[in-house]
Amino acid sequence: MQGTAIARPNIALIKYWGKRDTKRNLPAVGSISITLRELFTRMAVEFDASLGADTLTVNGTPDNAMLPRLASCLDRIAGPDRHRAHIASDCNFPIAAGLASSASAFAAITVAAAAAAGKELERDSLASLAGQASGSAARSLFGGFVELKNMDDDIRCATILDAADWPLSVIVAITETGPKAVGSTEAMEISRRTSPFYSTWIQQQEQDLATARSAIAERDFEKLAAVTEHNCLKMHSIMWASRPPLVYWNAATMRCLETVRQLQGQSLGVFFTIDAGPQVKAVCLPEHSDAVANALRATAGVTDLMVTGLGDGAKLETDA
Ligand code: 2P0
Repeated sequence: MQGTAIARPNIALIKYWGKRDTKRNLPAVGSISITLRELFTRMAVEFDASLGADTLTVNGTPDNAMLPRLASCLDRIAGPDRHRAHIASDCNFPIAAGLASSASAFAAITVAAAAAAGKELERDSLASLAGQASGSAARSLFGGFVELKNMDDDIRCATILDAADWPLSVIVAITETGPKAVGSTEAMEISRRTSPFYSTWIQQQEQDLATARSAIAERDFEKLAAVTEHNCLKMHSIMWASRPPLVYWNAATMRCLETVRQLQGQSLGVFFTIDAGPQVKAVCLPEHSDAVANALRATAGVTDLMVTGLGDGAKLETDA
């Protein structure tokens, strides 16, 4: 009746922004991501017949903020008549600040809860369940370079290139650690309803996915850099043009982009991407990792840095 799983966050290169079905949480577009190695969420789930209500601790402290979404996830996996559960979440990076903490959290709880409920599910089914809780979580079931495809009535994720086959580095420049003002779920709906650029985004996504897919297959860094930066800036343009506008950047976010541009001017292999938060993720060739980290660390407003390679998909702790 208990299971513990570990999952890593992922960073989308070709982004998910918008839903085609809010009830089943189906994304409006496919996406391509990289799973990170050094950042993780560990979730322990224990069903307990004597409990009257679910409980949650986050890094050892009782915290009910995420409990309703986590409880719905347990209902989908173990059924609504399930025993209540003790859930313990441990995470080694800031939560809800645009670092994909929901991706690793919902991937980990899905794997842990399936084990605790005694269900042996295929990875595809686990990804589908995780995706119903949080769209980006489906991708964290897989390692390396991951593509999420929209199917008729579901999603399908797969690793398209193993981490070891193209070992890139990711430098995360932290500029602010507070939770975001508007959560992604709500923000996506605001964009879908109000942004004049939303329909163009949907139309162009297949082309961006195809370009990124071929760049990854060819390990063509320049091609992947160009399509990733463009796709990111398109997503933020949709947000900026929404009503009310959704601006996740701060002044340091912009300064980090300037730093990346300067490094590119010195012929370093690096590109940026930014999610629904003010942090900047710089993806770079491993031999340029130190230079990129030093330049971002010296950028005004950067409060912390995380340096990581690419890692594995979610795992039961006993399999680790
Ligand atoms: C992504 N983001 O592809 C995009 C880019 C943020 C910006 O997926 O509503 O927490 O739970 O399905 O997965 C963040 O959104 O949203 C996200 P829900 P999720 O990584």
